[in-house]
Amino acid sequence: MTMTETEVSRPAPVAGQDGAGQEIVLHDYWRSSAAYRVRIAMGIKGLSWRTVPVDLVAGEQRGARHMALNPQGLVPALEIDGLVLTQSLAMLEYLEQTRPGPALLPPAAGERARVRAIALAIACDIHPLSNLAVLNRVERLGGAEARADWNRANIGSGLQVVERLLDHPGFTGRFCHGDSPGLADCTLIPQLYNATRWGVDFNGLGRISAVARACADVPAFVAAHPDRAAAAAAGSQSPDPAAGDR
Ligand SMILES: N[C@@H](CCC(=O)N[C@@H](CS)C(=O)NCC(=O)O)C(=O)O
Repeated sequence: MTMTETEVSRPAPVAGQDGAGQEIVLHDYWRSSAAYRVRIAMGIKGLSWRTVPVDLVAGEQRGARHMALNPQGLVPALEIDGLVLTQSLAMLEYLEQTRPGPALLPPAAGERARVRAIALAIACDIHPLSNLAVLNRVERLGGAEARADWNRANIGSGLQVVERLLDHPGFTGRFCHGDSPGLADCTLIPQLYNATRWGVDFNGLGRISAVARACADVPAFVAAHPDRAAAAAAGSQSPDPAAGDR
């Protein structure tokens, strides 16, 4: 059965680490763009969490401990409210439905559909072609240069499409949708981190670049950056959004 938004009850905020009285645990890898989405969203919602690092390079995602949480052998996994959630966008939707605070989705159904479409264009149509298994396979078939070419081409062409999706003066504001950051921005910024890493050409990505500049001024985005996450993972604490304030 599909849960509708109205069927989900909001836990009453009481004193506690996340405002609802229970510890939140993010099974995270600092460079994972899917986990980065969740770090941003939890920062926007003003939540605190404990980080359990999962070293993807060492293959810990396929170890018994992590597979028990996420049978897909991927990060992130999120322990929250006695649940174990997988799939980053499902986590963002869960946070939106259960946690007060700045909204990740606009109120109107049509606008929500637009925001989700932008997020899904990234999370379903760009990101999976750059996951570790795919990249390793490409490298085995064509060598290290093929791996880099593949990634640049996939992310570059995908972002050109997102740029067109953002071509809506009525809806795109300082952020992907309107003037406050939401689910689409949580998905876009991690993808841009990867794009930069792989040397994607940002020519023709003016709207995306403007959104990236706006996000760079938002503490939750700054605190969730992989460099911060790597440092936070060393101490197993969530990054401090206030520390990212510029
Ligand atoms: N659709 C999933 C994607 C998760 C995913 O691909 N995670 C990557 C890191 S960004 C991963 O764990 N890769 C490890 C591997 O491929 O072995 C989500 O949004 O949570």
